[in-house]
Amino acid sequence: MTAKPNTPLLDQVKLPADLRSIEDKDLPQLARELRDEMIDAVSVTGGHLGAGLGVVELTIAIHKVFETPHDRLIFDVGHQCYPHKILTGRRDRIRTLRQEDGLSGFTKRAESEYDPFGAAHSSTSISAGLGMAVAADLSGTPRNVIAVIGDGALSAGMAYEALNNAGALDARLIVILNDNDMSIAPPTGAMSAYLARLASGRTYMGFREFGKKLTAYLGKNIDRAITRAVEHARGYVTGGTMFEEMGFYHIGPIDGHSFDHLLPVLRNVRDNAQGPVLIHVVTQKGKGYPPAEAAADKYHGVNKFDVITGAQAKAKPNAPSYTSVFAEALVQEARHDDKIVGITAAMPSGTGLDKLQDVFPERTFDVGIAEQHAVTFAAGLAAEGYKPFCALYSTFLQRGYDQVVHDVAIQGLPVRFPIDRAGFVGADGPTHAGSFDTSFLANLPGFVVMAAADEAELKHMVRTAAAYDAGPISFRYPRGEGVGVQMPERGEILEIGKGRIMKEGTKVALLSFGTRLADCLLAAEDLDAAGLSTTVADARFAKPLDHDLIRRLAREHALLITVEEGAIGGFGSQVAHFLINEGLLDEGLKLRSLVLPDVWMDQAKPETMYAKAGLDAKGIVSTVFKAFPGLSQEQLRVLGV
Ligand SMILES: Cc1ncc(C[n+]2csc(CCOP(=O)(O)OP(=O)(O)O)c2C)c(N)n1
Repeated sequence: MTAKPNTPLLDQVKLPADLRSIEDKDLPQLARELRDEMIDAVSVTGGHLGAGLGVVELTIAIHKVFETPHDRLIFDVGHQCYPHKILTGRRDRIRTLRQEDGLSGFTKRAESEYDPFGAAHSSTSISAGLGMAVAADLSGTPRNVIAVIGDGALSAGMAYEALNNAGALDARLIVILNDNDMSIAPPTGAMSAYLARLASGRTYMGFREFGKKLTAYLGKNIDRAITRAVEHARGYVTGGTMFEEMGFYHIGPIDGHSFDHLLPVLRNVRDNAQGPVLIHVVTQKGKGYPPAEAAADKYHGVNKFDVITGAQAKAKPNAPSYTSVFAEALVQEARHDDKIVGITAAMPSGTGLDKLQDVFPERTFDVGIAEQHAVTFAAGLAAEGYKPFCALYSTFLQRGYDQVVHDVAIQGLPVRFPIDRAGFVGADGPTHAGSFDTSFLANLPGFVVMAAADEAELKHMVRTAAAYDAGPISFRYPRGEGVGVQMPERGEILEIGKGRIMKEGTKVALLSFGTRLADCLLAAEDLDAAGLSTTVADARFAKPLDHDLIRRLAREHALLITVEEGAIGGFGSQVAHFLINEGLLDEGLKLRSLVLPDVWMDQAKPETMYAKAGLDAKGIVSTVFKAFPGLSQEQLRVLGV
């Protein structure tokens, strides 16, 4: 296919097979169109912009050279896959990205055969790719497997476990290191410095020597194009790098925005590589969109924005975000106690630890995408008498679970776990939902597990955690803004294991753990109006449970409902277990437990997701109504059911 003037090439590319018939010389035009399409789409949906802009040429080059989907292309994290989605049959839905019933913001197996492996958490691509490469060998299927991994993702231990294994297995795996010298924030750590050293050319060989080595390895004459690529590239590294020591053939760095560099290298590797190959590609995050290129975060994640100016839509907040309340409270406590330190795993702004960093840079540690290390690093600090706040999103804490159990909990070390993004998170969907932390922490002996019902409670919990030195302690809070309650000057130290009654009633008891409290109070108004006098309590603690409070609620009400933004096995299960063993269910108490549904819920607005899950005020009322089948017509009318 030849580019016709004024005819968009992108319109002719429904699938990668169409792209393969476009001449190499026309690919820069396709790249321009793809970039424009992506910018326009994300300006409508919001989402991850900078990473995708940086891999436009790389994505085109891979689909041009390799036979996807037969050849497997795996994007690490998957947040950079929007250009890939546009080129693989999903252009017509690209403006539904991250919306309810729309395309996922990450790669997803169920969505397309061009997504052979789903992602969203980082640093999994080399392992998955190695599994696929070995499967191809075992089944005798000739196939290329390509894993594209960012320099940020290369800070996680899992990536090294995979490199180590791949080198030993000598599998035919192609790893493309997409080095844009950015994580969400600038990357930290020795590895990023090492990559920068490689890219700066200090250890490069001359291109002639590189040519000789590549020819010897690939066994073919290097054509003129690659020689040109070599000349234009900032250099090639062919010996003694860490990757080579691990058994990879290491090519690069090459310019990831130049088809002259990308195509010949990819073709040579495709045609001749035997064992594992690592191609170091240098790209620029946000490439081709000036507002992104100029932004400190390279527009990693954006709201809807104006394409001309790059200005992002900002919702007018009614209340401060939970993240900012946490961050400010932590800074306040850190001023009072110089043993307090903060740890983030590559999410300084997402967790709010950038605020602690501003005030106490020497007491703030960004360890890179390395949640497992973050937890044990915190344990080490705690063992020496420091008060570490290891601030992670609920979903990423999952990765550090053995460290939580083995390094923190068994040793009873007082690591504080602020757990952000608890419950549904909206557009990022099931991979990012904070569903399981209460379940997997409250079953650990000696752990204190709290959930904030509102932003003032969060402030109390930061203070409580700072003051509590007897063992590990966690507190969870959701994404987004608080409910606008009056804020205390400083948090209070809560009594461990004590909840609070918000409103007294006689027939129904709603026992909330977390920010569903507001919906419980709303539901109680309706229930009261229908003559079902309702008590509302805020448990504050899933561990230790407030046994006195639960006993009282059980004895003085006909129906007890626990409500939480977590999966089955969490707070409600702890309460049920207690009630069963105390014999409190033997006397006719009705017990119901409202949790996140036992399915992977796709992205939508959090309030829509909670409504679907029956966890909003209406869902709570309807649970009560179902528990009392004999309600009068008048009561049903008042309840609106
Ligand atoms: C285990 C895990 N921790 C944290 C994150 C949040 N996160 C998403 S993208 C990203 C940065 C990735 O950097 P890099 O791999 O260099 O890709 P780039 O965005 O620069 O293309 C981070 C920290 C994640 N997805 N997974």
